Amino acid sequence: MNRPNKVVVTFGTFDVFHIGHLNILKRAAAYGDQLYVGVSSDRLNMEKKGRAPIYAEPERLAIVQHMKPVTDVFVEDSLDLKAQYLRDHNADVLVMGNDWEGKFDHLKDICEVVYLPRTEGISTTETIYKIKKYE
Ligand code: C2G
Repeated sequence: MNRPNKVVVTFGTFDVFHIGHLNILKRAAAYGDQLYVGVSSDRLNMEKKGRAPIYAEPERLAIVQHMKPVTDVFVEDSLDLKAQYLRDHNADVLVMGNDWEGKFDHLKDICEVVYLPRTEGISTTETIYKIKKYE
C-alpha cells in the first residue's frame, strides 16, 4: 500500500527531561509518520533565557534522539530560522506547546501549525527549584 509519509517537526530545549517533554513528543508524533525535533543550542538558550541549560547540548540531543516517538534530532540555533528548518525537513506539520500560541502563525504558508496544551504541574524551572530545596 502506498502510504503517505507525513512529517512532523517540533522544537524545544528539553533541559532536565521530564514527563511534560515526553508527552508533547508522543502527541506530536501522533500527527504524522515521522517526528523531527529541533533541540535548542546552548547558545540559543543563553539568548532566550539568559542562562545555560543544566544539561549540555550534546546530552540534550542524545536524550531526545533516543525517545521512542522521535525519528531524528537537529540543532535549533535561531528562532528566526524556523521557516528554513521546516523546509529542510519537508515538514507537513509544526507542533508547538501552547506557551507559544500564535507566535508561529506566519509559518502557516509552509505547513500546518498546531499548538498543544502543556502538561500541568511540571516544568524544568520547578524541578530545579525542588532539587535545590533538598540541599
Ligand atoms: N512542554 C509541555 N509541558 C510542560 C513543559 C514543556 O508540553 N509541562 C513542552 C513545551 O511547550 C515545548 C516542549 O515541551 O513544546 C519543550 O519545552 P521547552 O524545553 O521549555 O522548550 P522551549 O525552551 O520553550 O523552546 O523554538 C521554540 C523553542 O525552541 C521552544
